[in-house]
Parts: sequence; C-alpha cells; structure tokens
Amino acid sequence: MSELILTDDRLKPIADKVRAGERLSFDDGVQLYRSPDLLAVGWLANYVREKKHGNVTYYNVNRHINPTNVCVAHCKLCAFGRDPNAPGAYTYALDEIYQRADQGVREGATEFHIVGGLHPDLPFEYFLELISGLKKRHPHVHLKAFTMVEVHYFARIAKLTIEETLQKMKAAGVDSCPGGGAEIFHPRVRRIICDHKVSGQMWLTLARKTHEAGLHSNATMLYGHVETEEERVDHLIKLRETQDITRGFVAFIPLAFHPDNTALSHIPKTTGYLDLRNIAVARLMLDNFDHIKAYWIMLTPSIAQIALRFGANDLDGTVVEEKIYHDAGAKTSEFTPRNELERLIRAAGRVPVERDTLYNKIDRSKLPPLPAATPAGLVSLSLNV
Ligand code: V47
Repeated sequence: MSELILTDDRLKPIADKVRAGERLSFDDGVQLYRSPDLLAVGWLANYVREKKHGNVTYYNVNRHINPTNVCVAHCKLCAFGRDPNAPGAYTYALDEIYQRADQGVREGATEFHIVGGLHPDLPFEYFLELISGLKKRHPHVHLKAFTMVEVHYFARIAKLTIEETLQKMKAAGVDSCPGGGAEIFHPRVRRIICDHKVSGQMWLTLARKTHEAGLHSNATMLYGHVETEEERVDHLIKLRETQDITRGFVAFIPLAFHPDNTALSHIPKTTGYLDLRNIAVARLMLDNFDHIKAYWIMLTPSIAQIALRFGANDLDGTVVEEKIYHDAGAKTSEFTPRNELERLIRAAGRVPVERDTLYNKIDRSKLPPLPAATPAGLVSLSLNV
C-alpha cells in the first residue's frame, strides 16, 4: 500500500486512531466530512477496507421486484410512489411477479430484492402469498424482502405486533430484509423529506427486532439533500450503536439523493466528490460493519468502481429492473451483466467474487442448473387494485 500523504493536519489524530484500530468519535466523523483532503480520507478508508477484505470485491446476481408503486406515504424525497389512480400507478398480479422471478432464475439470480409502496388496499396476506409462492417455486433463491417501513405498515394494517409480523414474514419464506427507509434519522430532516414515514428511532427499533427475530438486514443512508454533516454522522453512529447490540446488519449502502420528479427537484444532484466521501466516511465510522456497498445504479458504474479504492468492497448486483432511482432521473442502465461487473472490479485492481446475500462465496457448479428460457417471455398482467 502507498504511503499516506496528509495535506490537512487536522486529519493526523484521526489517522493515528485508524491505524491503531481505535473507534472514531462524533467529532472525528464531522472532521472527515469537512476535510478538503479527500484523498487522505479515501486512503484511510482503503486502509481499513484492505485490512478487512484484501483485494476481494463482491457482487451478486440478483433481480429487483417492486410489487406496487402505489403508496400512501407521499415522501417528498420519492419519485416512485403514486396515488392509486394516478397515471403510471401499477400493482402486479402475483402471477406476473412469478413470471418475473422465473425469468430472474433463468438469468442465474440467487437473490430477489423485493420492496414496494405502502398500498392502502392490499392486505398483508398478498405479500405473504407473494413470498410463499416465490419460495415454493425457487427454494434456493434468497428472498431479501420488505424494508423496516413496510414491516411497520404491515403490522398496522394486519393489527399485529412487530414480532408477530416478522414471524409471519419468516414463516412465509423471507430470508432477510433490505436496508431502505432509513433516510437520515434526525427528526429535523425527516420532517422535511419524509414526514409521514416511521421515525428514525422507530426504524432502529424495527431493525433491532428484525435481528432478534433471527433475520439479518441491511442499512442505508440517503444523503445529498437537506441534511448537515453532523446529521450524517449522527445517523452513522446510531447504526453503529445498534450493530454493537445485535450484530445483525450485513451491509451498509450510502444512497445518493436523485432529485428529478420529486417534490425536492430544486436540490442539485450529488457530486462524485460527495459520493466518494460518503463511502469513505461510512467505512471509517462503521467499524463494526463488514460490508460497504457502492451501489452502481445510483453512483454510476464509473464512480462505483473508484469507490472500490475509497472503502467499498461490494458493487451490489445485476439488478435487471430498477424503478426507484430511474423514476427520480437516474441515467444509468437498469442491468449490468456479471461479466461487466467482474470487468469493472478487475480494472480497479481488485479480485471479483460472486456472493450470495449473506456474503457466502457462490460456487456456480453447486447451484441447480438454469432452466431453459420460454419463447413467450414475459406477459404483462399488471392489475390495478
Ligand atoms: O428507501 C427513494 C431511497 C431506498 C430516492 O439493502 C431514493 O441491499 C435517492 O434501500 N433518490 C430504496 N434515493 C433502495 C434501497 C436499497 C438499494 C440497494 C440495495 C439495498 C440493500 C437497498 O431508495 C429508499 C430510499 O431511501 N430513495 N427515493 C431518490 N429520489
């Protein structure tokens, strides 16, 4: 590894702590966000990343499935959610979801990433049937389904406790939960960007209960809107504290805010500089998280590739169909094939490793053979509920 060259003396005590493996404080986090010396911040994050993972860089073969975009939450940050009768509102029939899933399996998916809107009329049973149907058809595929926000909503509409809701999800076949809905935990920010969503404190309680129920989950942070540097650091420290208790978080994913078609469309897009800094600060502050994802859909493949030298050790997956960022103006493709993800990783001087959702190495020779493609392809069965 090259030598650390510091042009900002205020980073010196932080660099000493990082090299000694000591935990960074709130003030350290703020300093890392404020320092003009991004390369030194990146060097330190890369130091930790290489100590944990060497050159190994993970990706997975997955497929996103968004069962509905109908949503009662009306978050200002979001361009995906729609009122039930608004143009572009959709809800998939279960058969359509199964056909998408079958196509995903034909493409080699080992994970379905399932998240959607908070629909006013769909019962919890629809989602349980969706999961049990997928599990029955594809028992070897990991179902990473429903954010903490959806879990909270299901409990409310089904009049169940959070614990009962999680048990029903698990019994149906949910294997873990994705990290969405965390946004920024601070109430000042939530009031502006997502005032009807669960509070930050409730999101953390839900994550703890999810882990206690025996399900792993991911964590995210949405940055680049109205939050301050202090509010970002507060968010990271709250995640770190929860992880100290449960050890249930698998990966952290910083999410760059995409303003187009949202109620916050006046906010400028994030810069590459801010994107790389968020990856690096997360790696340095979240000392008890093994995996930091550079989600290529949102960062662009080019920035995500550079992030592999700024603390990230994962590019996320092939994705195939992405609506949340593309409705908000993302210009990236919705799909990157395995060989392209591997090429990006190798070109950054790293070693690509295909993983499953929980970061076990995938040995494709041990997976069931891929089923043959059906000539008919997908039939559109969208229904409006
Ligand atoms: O919860 C919504 C965010 C999240 C916008 O767990 C937006 O492996 C930017 O959580 N601009 C969903 N972000 C995505 C997500 C995720 C993605 C990849 C991997 C994993 C994982 C989780 O997207 C939402 C919200 O925080 N979001 N709208 C927007 N306009």
